[in-house]
Amino acid sequence: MNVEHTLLIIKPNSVFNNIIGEIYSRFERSGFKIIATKMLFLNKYQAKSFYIIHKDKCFFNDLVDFMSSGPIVVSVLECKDAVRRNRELIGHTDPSLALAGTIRSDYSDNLIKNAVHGSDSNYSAYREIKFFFSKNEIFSRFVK
Ligand code: FUP
Repeated sequence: MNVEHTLLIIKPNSVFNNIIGEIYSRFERSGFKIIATKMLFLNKYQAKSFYIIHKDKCFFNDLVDFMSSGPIVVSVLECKDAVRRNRELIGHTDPSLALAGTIRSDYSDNLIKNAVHGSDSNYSAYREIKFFFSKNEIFSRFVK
């Protein structure tokens, strides 16, 4: 199993609900290392650009409004099989379908305000990490 990097976004509702540490703890307890992190406030242009793949979906405008409604915390996570394991901890996009004990099941307010984002593939992880971080902001702690 390869060591991978993946992107986590702690969304505006989770920052508002004061559960940044709780979410980080779940990842650290599961063996992930947080190797880059920052808090930022996306403007509409940045939110549209991040979610450009959904530009024709009916929920696009609501999604952009929500993601630019308050500060978010973006992080790069490192561990073996990180992309798949991140998605496993996060749970289904729709919190009503997410398994009990997943982050989205426990902390979502609704489908749009579903607490967190995690890259859905290695390709997405590459694009999304590049969207938020330059190489000199990422501190890999992987030792062979
Ligand atoms: P995910 O990869 O699980 O974050 O899900 P998507 O990329 O498919 O969707 C991005 C965000 O759009 C979700 F986090 C929530 C929102 N969304 C809706 O509001 N309605 C939908 O039917 C699907 C997604």
